[in-house]
Amino acid sequence: MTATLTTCPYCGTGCNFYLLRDEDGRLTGVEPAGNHPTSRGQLCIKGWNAHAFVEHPDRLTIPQIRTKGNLQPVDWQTALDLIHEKLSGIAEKHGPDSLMFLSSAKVSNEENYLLMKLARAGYGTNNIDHCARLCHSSTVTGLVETLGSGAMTNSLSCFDETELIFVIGSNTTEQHPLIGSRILQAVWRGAKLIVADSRKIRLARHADLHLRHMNGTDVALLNGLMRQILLEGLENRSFIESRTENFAALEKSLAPFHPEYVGKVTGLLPEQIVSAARMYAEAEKAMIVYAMGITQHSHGVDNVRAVSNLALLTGNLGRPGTGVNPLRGQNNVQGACDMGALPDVYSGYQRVSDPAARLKFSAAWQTRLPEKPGLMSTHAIEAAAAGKIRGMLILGENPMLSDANQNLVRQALEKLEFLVVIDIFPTETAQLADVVLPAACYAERDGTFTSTERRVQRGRKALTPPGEAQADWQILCALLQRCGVNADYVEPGEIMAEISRLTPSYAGISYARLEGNGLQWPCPDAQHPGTPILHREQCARGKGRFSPVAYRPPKELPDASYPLLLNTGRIGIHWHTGSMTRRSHLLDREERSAFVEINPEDAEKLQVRTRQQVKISSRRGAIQAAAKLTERVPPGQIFIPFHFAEGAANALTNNALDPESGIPEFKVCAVRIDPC
Ligand SMILES: Nc1nc2c(c(=O)[nH]1)N[C@H]1C(S)=C(S)[C@@H](COP(=O)(O)OP(=O)(O)OC[C@H]3O[C@@H](n4cnc5c(=O)[nH]c(N)nc54)[C@H](O)[C@@H]3O)O[C@H]1N2
Ligand SMILES: Nc1nc2c(c(=O)[nH]1)N[C@H]1C(S)=C(S)[C@@H](COP(=O)(O)OP(=O)(O)OC[C@H]3O[C@@H](n4cnc5c(=O)[nH]c(N)nc54)[C@H](O)[C@@H]3O)O[C@H]1N2
Ligand code: SF4
Ligand SMILES: [Mo]
Repeated sequence: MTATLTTCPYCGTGCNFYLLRDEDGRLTGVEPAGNHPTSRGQLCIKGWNAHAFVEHPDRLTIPQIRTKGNLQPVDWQTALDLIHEKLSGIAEKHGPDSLMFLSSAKVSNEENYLLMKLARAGYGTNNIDHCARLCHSSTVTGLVETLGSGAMTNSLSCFDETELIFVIGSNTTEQHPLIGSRILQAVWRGAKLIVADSRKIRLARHADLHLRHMNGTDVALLNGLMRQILLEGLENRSFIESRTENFAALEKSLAPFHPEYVGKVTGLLPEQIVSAARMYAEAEKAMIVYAMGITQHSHGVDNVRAVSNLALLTGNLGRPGTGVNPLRGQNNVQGACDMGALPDVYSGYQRVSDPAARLKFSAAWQTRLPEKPGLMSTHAIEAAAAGKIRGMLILGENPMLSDANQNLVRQALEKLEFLVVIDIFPTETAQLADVVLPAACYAERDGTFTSTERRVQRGRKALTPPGEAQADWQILCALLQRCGVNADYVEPGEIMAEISRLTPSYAGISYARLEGNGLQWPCPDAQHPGTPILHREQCARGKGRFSPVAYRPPKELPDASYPLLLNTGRIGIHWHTGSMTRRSHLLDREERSAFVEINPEDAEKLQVRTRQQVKISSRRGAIQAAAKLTERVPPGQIFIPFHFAEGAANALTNNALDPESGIPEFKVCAVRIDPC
């Protein structure tokens, strides 16, 4: 038996485990790392099954090119030459900005860095983005504005000493299970818990207060809490005076949000708003935890601003047990952002529009770099549908199932002159590609991943990739070389050395220093121990900025033709587009096919029984799924997880975007249900 320590490939919690192999070199299972600060000897069900998809027979093993309508196997040289010929041909003919690159929160920091280098230095465009656009782009925009950094302010260990946890729009026990269990341990220790979520999620059962407000009304709720806090004099005056700016504007903006009005907008009782305000503000140390319930709205950035305002108002920042804690979703979505797989920044959030940053990267990469920020992924889909994006390279994403409004996405991808997909499985997106390249998965290559608490950790190679599959970093190096950009790295540690030279927050990070339990950025030099808590003496931007927001309803609400509100998201057992968990037999066995949660009251009106197939339609499409009758959803709302291709939630969702962050409104649209 051999055991290789590595980082879990699923969520941003960042647990570590050992991959176990028998004498024949076959993967047999995983074992949690006992002395790791997050795993502490435990894993969730996905972690325990993280070995299961690795040797699945569906793994892509050979490059393929579309000839006469079908994907046919070819050798690497032919596939890579064709990719370079087509992408550079499109760039020459229509300009570099007719290309789009989608990076991945499933691949390492080094690979994200190389893809942004390929887009910028190789093909001359800033058109690069990744799934953070669909996820925490609202956080990055909102928190950079108010605090100066878009990352989780505190660490997971802070749950052990906080007095109150306010969970708003995060189904933590299912989506970040080891953080969820840490929250429950805090509750058993005596910490108070407020949950704000229209669904009766598991945490709600343990909450001192469960606010079941209407989806999309968080600005009203949060403004209502702040108005009440000020009314009762529960704000932190000295913090406001010494560490913040723009308070007067905030105070003025809160005037309309008295509890009766907020009650009307949110569906809550005025007393609930009053008690939540008191509970949160009276705690000496309170943590706000949020995720997609806050960010995935056409007013996602406003939601984030309101969350940040609440923490600033009560001085819950810069100390242990406090903070604004966006839980990052994918295992390396924090890292993909840090590495600049975004249209407007290089690694370390250095702006492409800043001449000094551009000069620095130009000198390091020995090439001219474009200065105009690139397209967001959601805008790129619209641009492809309009024929303005003509070539696309997608590394480790499956937008056919994960982007809003599937019909639009299909139309956009089909219209492309040339589409490359690099993945480990033949996904719904790969099926539309002109070239498909087989990648090594997490267990088959070295690299680093950055967890939600900004902890940079090692992933380690435990076995060789299947067939001819290659590590993403090797594939990207081969493409960089074809572009004439220097990429002669022998191993990923050398890529990290380049990253740390060019990225101040990663400057003190090297593979040698990551042995042990990794390092939390900012880590500015080789002696620095890492930073568990941000904004201690002052905020990253100097003063914390209050950013007043007005309430705006979601773009599409239920009406006579589409009378139900559709909420979408995930379940504990499955991962996103299902490419990995539906190929893990124990996970697949638990939940095999598409379903829709319907409140029994609505089911009765619709005359729908449990497990019956129903048709769900919106203005954008229709799907079928099995009815699951449950009081988890309130009357008037249904919930569909987006894991199942055969009942794809995103055939229904609304691609209305937040004007600032470009995130789609995944959490609210109008639908109807008809029996099949
Ligand atoms: N098992 C599993 N775990 C995962 C993932 C997975 O696919 N499967 N994905 C990972 C990723 S990338 C991410 S981003 C995270 C997401 O983690 P979460 O954000 O926790 O997951 P979601 O199910 O998208 O939504 C969370 C909750 O938001 C609530 N909600 C919806 N609308 C609103 C609203 O307007 N206001 C409020 N306050 N709440 C609302 C929903 O009812 C839902 O319970 O999970 C990560 N972990
Ligand atoms: N309706 C609705 N839609 C949503 C959301 C929602 O709440 N509701 N949430 C959104 C959010 S928060 C997110 S993060 C996105 C996620 O959207 P995606 O990132 O598109 O979803 P995944 O299924 O995680 O896709 C990852 C892909 O990478 C592949 N892969 C895994 N490991 C590797 C590797 O090592 N190398 C390569 N090259 N490929 C690899 C997998 O097979 C898979 O195809 O979905 C968004 N879509
Ligand atoms: S909580 Fe997240 S990181 Fe930990 S084992 Fe589960 S999926 Fe993996
Ligand atoms: Mo996400």
